[in-house]
Amino acid sequence: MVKQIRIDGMHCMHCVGAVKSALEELEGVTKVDVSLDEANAVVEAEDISDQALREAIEDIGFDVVEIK
Ligand SMILES: [Cu+2]
Repeated sequence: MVKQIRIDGMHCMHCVGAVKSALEELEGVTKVDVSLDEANAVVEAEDISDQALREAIEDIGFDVVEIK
Protein backbone atom coordinates (compact mmCIF):
# COMPACT_ATOMS: atom_id res chain seq x y z
CA MET A 1 0.00 0.00 0.00
CA VAL A 2 1.00 3.61 -0.44
CA LYS A 3 0.10 6.26 2.10
CA GLN A 4 0.31 9.99 1.53
CA ILE A 5 0.79 11.97 4.70
CA ARG A 6 0.45 15.74 4.92
CA ILE A 7 2.72 17.06 7.65
CA ASP A 8 2.82 20.43 9.38
CA GLY A 9 5.95 21.87 10.95
CA MET A 10 8.82 20.82 8.69
CA HIS A 11 11.13 23.78 8.07
CA CYS A 12 14.41 22.42 6.74
CA MET A 13 16.25 19.33 5.57
CA HIS A 14 16.91 18.31 9.18
CA CYS A 15 13.18 18.08 9.74
CA VAL A 16 12.81 16.09 6.55
CA GLY A 17 15.58 13.72 7.66
CA ALA A 18 14.01 13.23 11.07
CA VAL A 19 10.60 12.41 9.60
CA LYS A 20 12.15 10.07 7.04
CA SER A 21 14.09 8.12 9.70
CA ALA A 22 11.11 7.89 12.03
CA LEU A 23 8.95 6.45 9.26
CA GLU A 24 11.65 4.10 7.98
CA GLU A 25 11.97 2.57 11.44
CA LEU A 26 8.37 1.38 11.40
CA GLU A 27 7.83 -2.30 10.79
CA GLY A 28 6.62 -3.14 7.30
CA VAL A 29 7.76 0.12 5.71
CA THR A 30 9.70 -0.44 2.51
CA LYS A 31 10.11 3.04 1.07
CA VAL A 32 9.81 6.62 2.31
CA ASP A 33 9.95 9.87 0.36
CA VAL A 34 9.59 13.13 2.23
CA SER A 35 9.13 16.47 0.47
CA LEU A 36 9.74 19.76 2.21
CA ASP A 37 8.16 21.79 -0.60
CA GLU A 38 5.00 19.73 -0.65
CA ALA A 39 4.94 19.23 3.14
CA ASN A 40 4.23 15.57 2.73
CA ALA A 41 5.57 12.06 3.00
CA VAL A 42 4.85 9.16 0.71
CA VAL A 43 5.24 5.83 2.45
CA GLU A 44 5.21 2.41 0.85
CA ALA A 45 4.50 -0.36 3.30
CA GLU A 46 3.31 -3.93 3.34
CA ASP A 47 0.68 -3.23 5.92
CA ILE A 48 0.56 -0.31 8.32
CA SER A 49 -2.10 1.56 10.23
CA ASP A 50 -2.69 5.28 9.93
CA GLN A 51 -2.38 5.41 13.70
CA ALA A 52 1.18 4.00 13.65
CA LEU A 53 2.20 6.55 11.01
CA ARG A 54 0.59 9.38 12.92
CA GLU A 55 2.26 8.42 16.21
CA ALA A 56 5.72 8.09 14.64
CA ILE A 57 5.48 11.64 13.28
CA GLU A 58 3.84 13.23 16.31
CA ASP A 59 6.35 11.57 18.66
CA ILE A 60 9.14 13.59 17.09
CA GLY A 61 7.23 16.85 17.24
CA PHE A 62 5.48 17.32 13.90
CA ASP A 63 1.77 17.51 13.18
CA VAL A 64 -0.10 15.19 10.87
CA VAL A 65 -2.72 17.07 8.87
CA GLU A 66 -4.07 14.25 6.77
CA ILE A 67 -3.34 10.65 5.81
CA LYS A 68 -4.80 9.13 2.69
CU1 LIG B 1 14.20 21.64 10.37
